[in-house]
Amino acid sequence: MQEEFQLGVLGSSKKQSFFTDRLFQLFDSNKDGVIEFGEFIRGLSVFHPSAPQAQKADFAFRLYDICQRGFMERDEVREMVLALLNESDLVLSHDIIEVVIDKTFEEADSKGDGRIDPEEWQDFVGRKPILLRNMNIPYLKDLNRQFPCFKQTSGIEDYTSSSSPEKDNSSSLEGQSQQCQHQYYANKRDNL
Ligand SMILES: [Ca+2]
Ligand SMILES: [Ca+2]
Repeated sequence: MQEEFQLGVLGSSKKQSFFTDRLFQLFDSNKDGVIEFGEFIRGLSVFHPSAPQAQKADFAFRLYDICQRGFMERDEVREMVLALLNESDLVLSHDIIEVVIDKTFEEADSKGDGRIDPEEWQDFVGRKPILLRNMNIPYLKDLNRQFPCFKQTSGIEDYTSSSSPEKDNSSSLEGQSQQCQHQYYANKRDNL
Protein backbone atom coordinates (compact mmCIF):
# COMPACT_ATOMS: atom_id res chain seq x y z
CA MET A 1 0.00 0.00 0.00
CA GLN A 2 2.81 2.37 0.87
CA GLU A 3 4.29 1.82 -2.56
CA GLU A 4 0.99 2.47 -4.30
CA PHE A 5 0.54 5.59 -2.24
CA GLN A 6 3.90 6.86 -3.39
CA LEU A 7 3.11 6.17 -7.01
CA GLY A 8 -0.26 7.83 -6.75
CA VAL A 9 0.60 10.98 -4.86
CA LEU A 10 4.07 11.88 -6.00
CA GLY A 11 4.42 10.20 -9.35
CA SER A 12 6.96 7.59 -8.19
CA SER A 13 9.77 10.04 -7.71
CA LYS A 14 12.45 8.05 -5.90
CA LYS A 15 14.34 11.02 -4.57
CA GLN A 16 11.33 12.08 -2.51
CA SER A 17 10.65 8.73 -0.92
CA PHE A 18 11.74 10.06 2.45
CA PHE A 19 8.93 12.60 2.49
CA THR A 20 6.53 10.13 0.97
CA ASP A 21 7.12 8.00 4.04
CA ARG A 22 6.35 10.98 6.24
CA LEU A 23 3.24 11.75 4.18
CA PHE A 24 2.14 8.17 4.60
CA GLN A 25 2.54 8.42 8.38
CA LEU A 26 0.57 11.66 8.49
CA PHE A 27 -2.24 10.28 6.35
CA ASP A 28 -2.41 7.08 8.41
CA SER A 29 -4.00 8.81 11.38
CA ASN A 30 -4.92 5.63 13.29
CA LYS A 31 -1.37 4.28 12.73
CA ASP A 32 -2.36 0.83 11.55
CA GLY A 33 -0.01 0.91 8.56
CA VAL A 34 -2.88 1.12 6.08
CA ILE A 35 -4.43 4.23 4.56
CA GLU A 36 -8.18 3.73 4.56
CA PHE A 37 -10.32 5.65 2.13
CA GLY A 38 -11.46 8.12 4.81
CA GLU A 39 -7.89 8.80 5.89
CA PHE A 40 -6.86 9.28 2.30
CA ILE A 41 -9.65 11.77 1.64
CA ARG A 42 -8.99 13.69 4.86
CA GLY A 43 -5.27 13.81 4.13
CA LEU A 44 -5.77 14.87 0.56
CA SER A 45 -8.20 17.64 1.46
CA VAL A 46 -5.27 19.62 2.90
CA PHE A 47 -3.80 19.76 -0.61
CA HIS A 48 -6.93 21.28 -2.09
CA PRO A 49 -6.05 24.69 -3.57
CA SER A 50 -8.75 26.37 -1.47
CA ALA A 51 -7.98 24.70 1.85
CA PRO A 52 -7.04 27.31 4.49
CA GLN A 53 -3.40 28.35 4.41
CA ALA A 54 -3.05 27.88 8.18
CA GLN A 55 -4.10 24.27 7.75
CA LYS A 56 -1.58 23.72 4.94
CA ALA A 57 1.11 25.34 7.08
CA ASP A 58 0.23 23.08 9.99
CA PHE A 59 0.43 19.99 7.79
CA ALA A 60 3.75 21.11 6.26
CA PHE A 61 5.13 21.69 9.75
CA ARG A 62 4.24 18.17 10.82
CA LEU A 63 5.76 16.90 7.58
CA TYR A 64 9.09 18.64 8.18
CA ASP A 65 9.10 18.02 11.94
CA ILE A 66 10.87 14.77 11.19
CA CYS A 67 11.73 13.90 14.78
CA GLN A 68 8.17 14.79 15.82
CA ARG A 69 9.19 16.85 18.81
CA GLY A 70 6.92 19.79 18.03
CA PHE A 71 9.69 22.02 16.71
CA MET A 72 12.23 22.02 13.89
CA GLU A 73 15.94 22.10 14.45
CA ARG A 74 18.75 22.71 12.02
CA ASP A 75 18.94 19.16 10.63
CA GLU A 76 15.22 19.15 9.96
CA VAL A 77 15.33 22.53 8.25
CA ARG A 78 18.20 21.17 6.13
CA GLU A 79 16.01 18.26 5.01
CA MET A 80 13.25 20.71 4.16
CA VAL A 81 15.59 22.95 2.15
CA LEU A 82 17.02 19.93 0.31
CA ALA A 83 13.52 18.67 -0.47
CA LEU A 84 12.43 22.06 -1.81
CA LEU A 85 15.59 22.33 -3.92
CA ASN A 86 15.14 18.80 -5.19
CA GLU A 87 11.69 19.66 -6.34
CA SER A 88 12.89 22.61 -8.37
CA ASP A 89 15.89 20.60 -9.69
CA LEU A 90 18.26 23.16 -8.27
CA VAL A 91 21.70 22.00 -7.26
CA LEU A 92 23.50 24.16 -4.71
CA SER A 93 26.82 23.61 -3.02
CA HIS A 94 26.99 22.52 0.61
CA ASP A 95 28.16 26.01 1.66
CA ILE A 96 25.28 27.76 -0.07
CA ILE A 97 22.79 25.37 1.50
CA GLU A 98 24.19 26.18 4.95
CA VAL A 99 23.75 29.87 4.15
CA VAL A 100 20.15 29.23 3.14
CA ILE A 101 19.58 27.44 6.47
CA ASP A 102 21.19 30.34 8.38
CA LYS A 103 18.95 32.76 6.54
CA THR A 104 15.88 30.63 7.25
CA PHE A 105 16.62 30.68 10.98
CA GLU A 106 17.37 34.41 10.88
CA GLU A 107 13.93 35.04 9.45
CA ALA A 108 11.87 32.31 11.08
CA ASP A 109 13.35 31.83 14.55
CA SER A 110 12.05 35.10 15.96
CA LYS A 111 12.53 33.91 19.56
CA GLY A 112 16.15 33.04 18.73
CA ASP A 113 16.32 29.68 20.51
CA GLY A 114 17.63 27.69 17.53
CA ARG A 115 14.29 25.98 17.01
CA ILE A 116 11.36 26.82 14.80
CA ASP A 117 8.14 26.25 16.71
CA PRO A 118 4.65 26.06 15.16
CA GLU A 119 3.87 29.69 15.98
CA GLU A 120 7.09 30.94 14.36
CA TRP A 121 6.43 28.65 11.41
CA GLN A 122 2.92 29.99 10.80
CA ASP A 123 4.28 33.52 10.92
CA PHE A 124 7.19 32.62 8.60
CA VAL A 125 5.10 30.94 5.89
CA GLY A 126 2.60 33.79 6.16
CA ARG A 127 5.44 35.99 4.92
CA LYS A 128 6.78 33.34 2.50
CA PRO A 129 3.78 31.51 1.05
CA ILE A 130 6.03 30.02 -1.62
CA LEU A 131 7.11 27.51 1.04
CA LEU A 132 3.65 26.00 0.79
CA ARG A 133 3.49 25.76 -2.96
CA ASN A 134 3.96 22.00 -2.84
CA MET A 135 0.89 21.86 -0.59
CA ASN A 136 -1.43 22.41 -3.56
CA ILE A 137 -2.72 19.84 -5.98
CA PRO A 138 -4.78 21.80 -8.53
CA TYR A 139 -6.13 18.54 -9.90
CA LEU A 140 -8.25 18.15 -6.76
CA LYS A 141 -10.61 20.81 -8.06
CA ASP A 142 -11.41 18.55 -11.01
CA LEU A 143 -11.57 15.52 -8.76
CA ASN A 144 -14.55 17.00 -6.93
CA ARG A 145 -16.41 17.30 -10.20
CA GLN A 146 -15.45 13.88 -11.49
CA PHE A 147 -16.05 11.92 -8.32
CA PRO A 148 -19.07 13.16 -6.40
CA CYS A 149 -18.27 10.68 -3.60
CA PHE A 150 -15.05 12.55 -2.96
CA LYS A 151 -17.15 15.66 -2.55
CA GLN A 152 -19.48 14.12 -0.03
CA THR A 153 -16.98 12.40 2.21
CA SER A 154 -14.29 15.02 2.24
CA GLY A 155 -16.29 17.86 3.71
CA ILE A 156 -14.67 20.27 1.29
CA GLU A 157 -17.54 20.57 -1.12
CA ASP A 158 -17.94 24.22 -0.29
CA TYR A 159 -14.53 24.97 -1.70
CA THR A 160 -15.66 24.39 -5.23
CA SER A 161 -17.92 26.77 -6.99
CA SER A 162 -21.32 25.61 -8.08
CA SER A 163 -21.05 27.64 -11.25
CA SER A 164 -19.95 26.06 -14.49
CA PRO A 165 -16.35 24.83 -14.72
CA GLU A 166 -15.65 26.97 -17.77
CA LYS A 167 -16.54 30.18 -16.05
CA ASP A 168 -13.71 32.06 -14.41
CA ASN A 169 -14.80 32.52 -10.82
CA SER A 170 -11.46 33.42 -9.33
CA SER A 171 -12.73 36.80 -8.15
CA SER A 172 -15.34 35.26 -5.89
CA LEU A 173 -13.10 32.47 -4.66
CA GLU A 174 -11.42 34.35 -1.86
CA GLY A 175 -14.53 35.39 0.03
CA GLN A 176 -15.92 31.97 -0.60
CA SER A 177 -12.94 30.18 0.86
CA GLN A 178 -13.21 32.28 4.02
CA GLN A 179 -16.78 31.18 4.47
CA CYS A 180 -15.67 27.62 3.86
CA GLN A 181 -13.04 27.78 6.51
CA HIS A 182 -15.69 27.70 9.22
CA GLN A 183 -17.56 25.04 7.35
CA TYR A 184 -14.39 22.99 7.05
CA TYR A 185 -13.63 23.05 10.73
CA ALA A 186 -17.23 22.24 11.52
CA ASN A 187 -17.04 19.22 9.25
CA LYS A 188 -13.71 18.23 10.63
CA ARG A 189 -15.06 18.20 14.17
CA ASP A 190 -17.94 16.03 13.04
CA ASN A 191 -15.55 13.57 11.47
CA LEU A 192 -13.40 13.19 14.53
CA1 LIG B 1 -4.97 3.77 8.90
CA1 LIG C 1 12.31 29.59 18.03
